[in-house]
Amino acid sequence: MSRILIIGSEGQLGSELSSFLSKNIEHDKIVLSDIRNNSSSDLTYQKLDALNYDEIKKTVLKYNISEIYHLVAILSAKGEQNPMKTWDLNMNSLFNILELAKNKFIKKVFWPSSISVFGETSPKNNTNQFSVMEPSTVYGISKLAGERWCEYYNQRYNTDIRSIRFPGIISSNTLPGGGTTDYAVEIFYSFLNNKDYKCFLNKETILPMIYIDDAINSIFNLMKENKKKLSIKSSYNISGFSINPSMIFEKLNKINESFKIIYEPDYRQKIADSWPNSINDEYAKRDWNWMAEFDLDRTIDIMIKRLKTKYND
Ligand code: AKB
Repeated sequence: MSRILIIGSEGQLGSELSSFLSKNIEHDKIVLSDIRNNSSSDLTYQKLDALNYDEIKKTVLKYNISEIYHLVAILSAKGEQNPMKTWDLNMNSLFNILELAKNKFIKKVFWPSSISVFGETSPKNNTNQFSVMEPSTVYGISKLAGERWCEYYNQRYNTDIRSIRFPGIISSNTLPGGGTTDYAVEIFYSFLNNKDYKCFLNKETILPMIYIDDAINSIFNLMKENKKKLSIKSSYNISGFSINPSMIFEKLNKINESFKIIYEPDYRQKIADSWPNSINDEYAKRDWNWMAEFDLDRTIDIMIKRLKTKYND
């Protein structure tokens, strides 16, 4: 029996992906791994250092892994505090997986890229798959370089590495750590705890976002598509909805008038200003029928519902 391995299973994307997969495939076909000692899930868990090729290879052989979801990365804001560590982790952990695929230990890989591959010189609106890409953060540079390497391995070694450029992901399972789009998750925690929210971006900053269920569906649908249909060998643009902080605030304020937001932009403002407002996802739509289901209103409803359940559990 072949299995799938999630590397980075305890993070924002990993925890939601593992819970989704556990509802859709047999539990003994899933192996989780992260740098932490334990998992919050009951699925098979293996502590793993994504920078250690031999350790990953041993895990792949032990569990007969055929598919890896490699979700480990230091995000945009945190990455600026330690550029060399960010480059090392983001790139060398990816190379470990690419090499395992090249050497035929695994058949298929999913690796997330990000809208951070775009920069100030990219078009702001409806940013195209093949726009100018001059990222200004070390995270964005590592994602762009990673995309080029994914395409290189796919073309040169006929590997099957698949990838999506994610917008900011709004989710309720775990808090994201160290991203520029994190405000769109943090604000819900303040709202439900009856605390004012101190926002690190200004009220007009428009950024592309996606609700986690759409993000997980995008991964699932891309991974099950016939390889021949995938014309993009690097990473697919996808789009959810575009919002600024005041748009979320106004909707939350309508639910509870005493909720307040204080704008105190910091170094993350410059990063956000360098990213697109909205994304053109025609290739994902055409190649694997991508379509987002959640807009801001649905996202707000479900975030409040899920966080309330989480707090009451
Ligand atoms: C970040 O803000 O760094 C991430 C991303 C857009 O990739 N959420």
